[in-house]
Amino acid sequence: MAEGHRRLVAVSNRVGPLNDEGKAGGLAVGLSDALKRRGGLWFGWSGNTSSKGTFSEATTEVEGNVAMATIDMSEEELQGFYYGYANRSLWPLLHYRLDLAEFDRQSDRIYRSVNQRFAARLAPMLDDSDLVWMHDYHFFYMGSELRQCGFKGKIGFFLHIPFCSPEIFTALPSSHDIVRAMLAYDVIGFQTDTDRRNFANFCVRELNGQKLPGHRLQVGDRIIVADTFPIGIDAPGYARFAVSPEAGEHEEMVREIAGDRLQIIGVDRMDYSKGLVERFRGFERLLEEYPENRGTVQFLQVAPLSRSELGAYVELRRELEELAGHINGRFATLDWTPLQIMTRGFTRRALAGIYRAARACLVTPLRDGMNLVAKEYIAAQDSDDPGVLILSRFAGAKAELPDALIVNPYSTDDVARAIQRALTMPLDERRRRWETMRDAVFHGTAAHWCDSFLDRLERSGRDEDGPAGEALAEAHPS
Ligand code: ADQ
Repeated sequence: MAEGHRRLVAVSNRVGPLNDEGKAGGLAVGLSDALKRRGGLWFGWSGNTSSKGTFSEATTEVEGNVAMATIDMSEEELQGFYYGYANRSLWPLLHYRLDLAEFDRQSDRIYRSVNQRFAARLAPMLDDSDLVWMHDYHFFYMGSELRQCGFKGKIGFFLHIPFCSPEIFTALPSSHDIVRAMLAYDVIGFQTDTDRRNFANFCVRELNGQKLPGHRLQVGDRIIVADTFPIGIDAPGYARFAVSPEAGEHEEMVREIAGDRLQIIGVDRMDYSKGLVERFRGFERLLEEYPENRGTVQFLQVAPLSRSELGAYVELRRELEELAGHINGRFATLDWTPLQIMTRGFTRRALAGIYRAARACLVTPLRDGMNLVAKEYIAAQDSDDPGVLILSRFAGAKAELPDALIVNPYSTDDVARAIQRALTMPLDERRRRWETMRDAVFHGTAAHWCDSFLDRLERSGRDEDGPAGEALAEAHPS
């Protein structure tokens, strides 16, 4: 097949949507665009459980030159793989929350077997000329399982969430197994240089690997590429959403309700990595320390429920509702409620309108791979009167958006000071900061992310990389 026209095979836990009707996130936007351009297959979980689980018949939907193939999981697979190992062990650990991470042999076993089963189901659908691209922490072992099934083509992997420091990752009983399995990939992509370095340091310190020029790593006789590919949004598309009639209605509604008050917005899945408790405390500190804001600002936190089967998430919801009640009880007046929390979802157009009505957006995760809300907020702003982005130093997006007001989300005082600064920032400074951030968001789009990853994957194993998967120690002396 001609270069640049290999079939793309994408693998992610959830598949689709292929056509963005205003609901898709960065991953879906970037991938569906690339799949449609090259033709391809998107493979993953159907979202359903059945007694046959990963042995169930695959469901395939074809639209033009793209097929979407999905299989079920059994209830036991879903519990052990998704709720267990992926979200009770890996998610907290990779977000530096060793205190919340639980490790048990049973879910470790099921996680490996689901990876093996997904690989066994995908293998017969592949041709060695395909470019296979796996996504995220659900599929660390799947590349090596595909190799076991005999697949010889190129396989890339992208981690959407952080890769924690080796000191923390080694607490995972299977940390060595996971990283050794990841060496089956030809290219591993990370959101930031920090994540890439953490992974490389693990390979060096724990597996006696070595760093080679060109963001390559050698472990034993295996050489792979580990590089940084920050994910983006469809910025021009998002900017258009923000001026659509639906966005306009929502912007108008928020402005009408706010009246003369300045609106602050936060939009996050209800997840402990997003720093919501710390953010609420920062808002409370603002009202304590800068009393001129009492009655003149209001904060809307949109926080759709996520993984609500897990204890840590139930506890977080309880804590947030209690804290919101405490803050409102302490400061509210008959005609003013300082903080509102909503768990409902919005269409992306509606959300873009809400962003546009907000003078400041709080994106203060304790750890985040990238954080697309930060980029969406920037893309949605009105160039004549842009709002201010307050961004955690621990969000991947900070590397590309240093002109946001950067805060330490753990410091209540720092967050309060940044909100005060955002609320009082003169228009010319708001514009200046926003313009450089807009340029970054329009440059690092979802399409750019996808193309640069796939371009690196196509080039892997050639030139300086040497043939993939073969003994290369002699060709690349340290
Ligand atoms: P998430 O942790 O889900 O993604 P994020 O990047 O912020 O975090 O994406 C959330 C998406 O959901 C945004 O597009 C946002 O607009 C949307 N959303 C949130 N609340 C909504 C609501 N109420 N209604 C409608 N839409 C809503 C993971 C990683 C991130 C990484 C992404 C992509 O944790 O760090 O940026 O993958 O790689």
